[in-house]
Amino acid sequence: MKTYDHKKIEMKWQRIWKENDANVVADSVEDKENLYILVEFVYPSGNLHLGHWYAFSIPDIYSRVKKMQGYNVLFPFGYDAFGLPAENAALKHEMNPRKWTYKNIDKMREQLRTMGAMFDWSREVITCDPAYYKWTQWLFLQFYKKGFAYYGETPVHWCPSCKTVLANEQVVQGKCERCGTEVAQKKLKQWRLKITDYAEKLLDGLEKLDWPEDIKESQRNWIGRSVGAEITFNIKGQEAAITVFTTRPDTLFGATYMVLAPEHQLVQQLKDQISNREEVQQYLNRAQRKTEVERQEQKEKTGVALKEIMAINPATKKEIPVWIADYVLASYGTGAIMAVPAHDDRDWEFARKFHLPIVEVISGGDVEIAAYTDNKNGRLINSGSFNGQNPPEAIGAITDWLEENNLGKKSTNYRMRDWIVSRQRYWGCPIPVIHCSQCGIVPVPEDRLPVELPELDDFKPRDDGKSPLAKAEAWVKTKCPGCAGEAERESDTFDTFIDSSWYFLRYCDPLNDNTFADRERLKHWMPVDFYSGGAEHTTMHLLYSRFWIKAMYDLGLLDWDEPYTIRKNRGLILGPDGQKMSKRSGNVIDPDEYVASLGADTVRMYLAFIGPYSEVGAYPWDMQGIQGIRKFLERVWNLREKVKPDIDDDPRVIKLLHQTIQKVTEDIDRLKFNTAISQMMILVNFLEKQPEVSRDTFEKLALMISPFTPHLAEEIWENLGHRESIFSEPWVEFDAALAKKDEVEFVVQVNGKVRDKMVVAADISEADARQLALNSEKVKVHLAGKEPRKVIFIPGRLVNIVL
Ligand code: ANZ
Ligand code: ZN
Repeated sequence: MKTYDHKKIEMKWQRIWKENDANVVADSVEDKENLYILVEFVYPSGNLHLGHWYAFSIPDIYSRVKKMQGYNVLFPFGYDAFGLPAENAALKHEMNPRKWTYKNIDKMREQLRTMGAMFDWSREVITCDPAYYKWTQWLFLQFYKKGFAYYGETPVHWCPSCKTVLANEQVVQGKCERCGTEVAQKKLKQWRLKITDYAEKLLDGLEKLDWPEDIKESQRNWIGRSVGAEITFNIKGQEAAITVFTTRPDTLFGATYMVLAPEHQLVQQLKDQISNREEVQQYLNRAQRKTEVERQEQKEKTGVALKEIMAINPATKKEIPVWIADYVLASYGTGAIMAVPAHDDRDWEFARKFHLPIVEVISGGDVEIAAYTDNKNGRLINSGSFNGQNPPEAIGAITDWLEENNLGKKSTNYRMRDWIVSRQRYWGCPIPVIHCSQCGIVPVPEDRLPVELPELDDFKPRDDGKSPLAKAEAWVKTKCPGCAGEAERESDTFDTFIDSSWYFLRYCDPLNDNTFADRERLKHWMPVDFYSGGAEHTTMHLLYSRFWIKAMYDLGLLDWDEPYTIRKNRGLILGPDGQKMSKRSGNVIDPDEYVASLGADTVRMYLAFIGPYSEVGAYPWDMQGIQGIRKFLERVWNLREKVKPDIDDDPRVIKLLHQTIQKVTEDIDRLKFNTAISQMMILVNFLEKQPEVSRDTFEKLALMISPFTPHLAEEIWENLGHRESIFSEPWVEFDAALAKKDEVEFVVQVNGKVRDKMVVAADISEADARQLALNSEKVKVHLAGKEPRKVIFIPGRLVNIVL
């Protein structure tokens, strides 16, 4: 008996696939429907870890099944190659980032080959390749010409030690998350994309997508649409007025003071009228050091009155004081609020602390104890002619009244901000514009793209908010394409989220030098049918790329405006100790080790077995589990010994076989690879008990395992005398009549007395039987609403509910 020599088998088939271009995909094949299955491309860290195996080998199973089911499947791969990690690693190893990146790509490509995935390597995409980023730049310029991209000063958080702009999320208690240095506020000129113009389209588009509800919900929250009104409050004795955004115009009569964000321009404009200027200035200085997140989360409210400034409530005509406080953000709404302490928590706390009046305008709460924030129930009081209405009615009525009197208007606000895309980093795609003192911003002419990233000896980040590229004088200095005068290149580079916003288009036509991708080819493949990725991606990449595609659609460059029809996020593989894998915990599983000792097929199948891929779970690596899979594959391998060409299988074998095919087929479609494998194990157990197994049955088993264990399946197939690859075979079909489960009459008792009978599958599970029994009308009568004390289950026979 030949033992299962995984090394030999896997090397052999990887070689054959490569030699035969087995996985090269044509853009269209007669009589075949195209299917585009996408996995998130990889950041080239230089080492393929277990998470990558989980991310790529399981979608490969799905892709292989779909291919066998008759689809022309595109399953490509590439590298998200620009970015800070490469730059940092290169700094650390004193190596050029380009060299470092390409060295890693070469290594990972080799590791990936051992996975046996059906990636079409001829379509590989690398974002730091000038042939790719030429089109990143070209697309950006189209956006710019259409007004989707703009340049201007914007406040940013700056870490003086890391010498870079930080995102809001990277600032913790005023300090840099990475190095703990106190963060400074800077104003820098930055490139931004107008993603906020797409807020409505991005929301509407979600409705037609077959995506998990939780991802859609996080996108909705991120976009943060709020419907309400803008209301204008005059300032006593001044030309200036304060406009606020509110979601609760119904509470207007209860607005007893106003608050401006410290950065609000009126604070400077009214300076001369304010009598406590010193105090105000000190407050402004303090507020500056806090981040938006901190300002929103802080428990203790702070603020300062702008003494001498009074606003007039347009509903009550009463004079109300104007304050500044950092719980009001400059970047949201109008940067000013009408404060309604009786019905808003933050205003309530603030009013309590500073002894400001609290006027109840909606009945139903007790404003001595807390703000009453319910916006559906209660009735308006202290609100003139609006008294007696409920809040939804009053929102409409008061907004109408404001509009009629020119005091305000309906308004919608979004939490999402425009996307800042400039980075002061070396290792990124150069932004293809030129700054000319005569002509202003001038796009680099398209026939001079790409603007190549120059080689630099010193690519360290700098203190002055400029990119290291700014030092490359020979590169920076250029002629203005407009007036031919002296001009300078933009020296910032793009956020890498730009690179990843369109990579899936390039897979459709990776070598095209005339356009980002040929329109016909895009038609063959796009939109992506199925996109599998990490659970950490719900907004950023998935939102940016949706925006990017919608913008391209509006430019007339694409024929559809959503990139991915189905999106699924996968779970996480934990260390054997049930903890997140990390070098520090010493619980990292190295896939290469297991590929060497047990084989890629075993690793693939084990990962498919570890938990349902349809859910975002966390599954600990189990040493025995993977040994069990290896044993299983050996048993499949050894089954060959029992195969006889011309025998008839026992009818029980035939039945189980068809049931297995059905379950495996259906489970794979639902991404429940784990239960598909369990079912195959049941079949193999049963086959082992037979004295002989027909060739037909064994072939069907080989076909079923082939997407999970492609090398082993090819070897078995060849041993059976086939000359073509097993993957050129159609997927196994089942006979529904044969697969039909045996049925039995099932008895439901209550306290030992028969109350109902039903026909169910013989192997009905306890949970299903219990559910059916409790839902039976005949049974419910006898339960009389009581909770069962106990439910006894006898498989295939009865359920007895004991009260
Ligand atoms: C009066 C009012 C009364 C409010 C009430 C709420 C309850 P969302 O849903 O998040 O959009 N607001 C407006 N601009 C703000 C800013 N720049 N900084 C901090 N808070 C701001 O919230 C809208 C509400 O948040 C607005 O409605 C405003 O307070 C506040 F019983 O106005 B409201
Ligand atoms: Zn010029």
